[in-house]
Amino acid sequence: LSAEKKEVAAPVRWSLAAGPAGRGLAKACAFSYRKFVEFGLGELGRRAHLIPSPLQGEFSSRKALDGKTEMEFLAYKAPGIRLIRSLRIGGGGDGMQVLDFAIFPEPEYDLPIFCANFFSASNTNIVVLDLNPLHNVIENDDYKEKYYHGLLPLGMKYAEALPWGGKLTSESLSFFSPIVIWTRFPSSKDMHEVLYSAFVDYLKAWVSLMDLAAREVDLSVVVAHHKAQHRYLTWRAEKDPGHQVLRRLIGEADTKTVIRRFLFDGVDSLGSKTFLDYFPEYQCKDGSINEKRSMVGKSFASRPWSPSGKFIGKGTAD
Ligand code: BLA
Repeated sequence: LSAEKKEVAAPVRWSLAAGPAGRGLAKACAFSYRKFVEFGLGELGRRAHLIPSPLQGEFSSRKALDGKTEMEFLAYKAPGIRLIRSLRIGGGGDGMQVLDFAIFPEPEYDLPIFCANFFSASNTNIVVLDLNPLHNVIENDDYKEKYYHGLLPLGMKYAEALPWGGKLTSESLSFFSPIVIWTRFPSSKDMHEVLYSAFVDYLKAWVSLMDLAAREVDLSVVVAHHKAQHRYLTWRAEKDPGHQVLRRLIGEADTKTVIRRFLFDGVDSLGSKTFLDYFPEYQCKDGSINEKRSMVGKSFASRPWSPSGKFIGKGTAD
């Protein structure tokens, strides 16, 4: 990818595209995820030429049903990057702020998926920040070594300030890396600063991997990446914990469209397997998908990765 890098900073077009909704969101509340998005797109724009994705125009006019809560949809493509997309929600007067920022590489590049999912209500914050592995790192040591060995110090840097958030959907663990930040904390200016700093570091780490990535020429490897990304999208499009919040904000039908066409774009085009093909344990007797988020139950009360990146999770659900 480095050959495709721009010598000079690429124009940061997103700030123009953000429009009045973006400005309103910043004014309406003291804390906002705006600067996270600004940094993310600014940093990516300095390293690669960002091209607005048609998804942005399609979704940018979507409004919440309460007429107050603002939703900012931004989407870009870049050489080697299939989709950079950000959904930011806030300004509804109830203190809720959400950021869902992800980067999906082209399947020709063996790169993790950048994943920042932050949900903040008036006094609580639920955070997942990770470079989600394309392949399961609990089972696949080589893959873990290749990407995460060098990143372990970064994971350790935040292990104390942003400690493990407690039991979670067991199945999610297979989509997380040894440096995942999964945490919850009461709102405070200091904690939001720590989170910002972690976001900056993780995004820079992803960009450094992108700079080193070479285009894969072996078709069977590209196909494997394709499948892995489709499986990931299929999981999240069906079981993402944000669905409930979105349903309340924009109703059932729009939620489905936002999830399948914006947040997890590719779920209907990168592959034809269904959720039940990948996760048959969720099949109900009548053939429908079990609505439970987890079949195994919640587990992993403490961080299931040792500082040296060894999986030490017990995985006993209750
Ligand atoms: C909670 N969000 C969670 C939890 C996780 C994640 C692990 C804890 C609950 C659980 O055990 O499942 C995030 N889970 C992920 C991610 C992956 C995964 C990123 O499997 C990736 C593979 N969260 C959002 C957005 C909203 C949101 C956009 O990212 C709202 C629009 C809300 N997340 C949200 C809420 C909770 C939550 C409200 C707590 C409520 C709950 O547990 O259902």
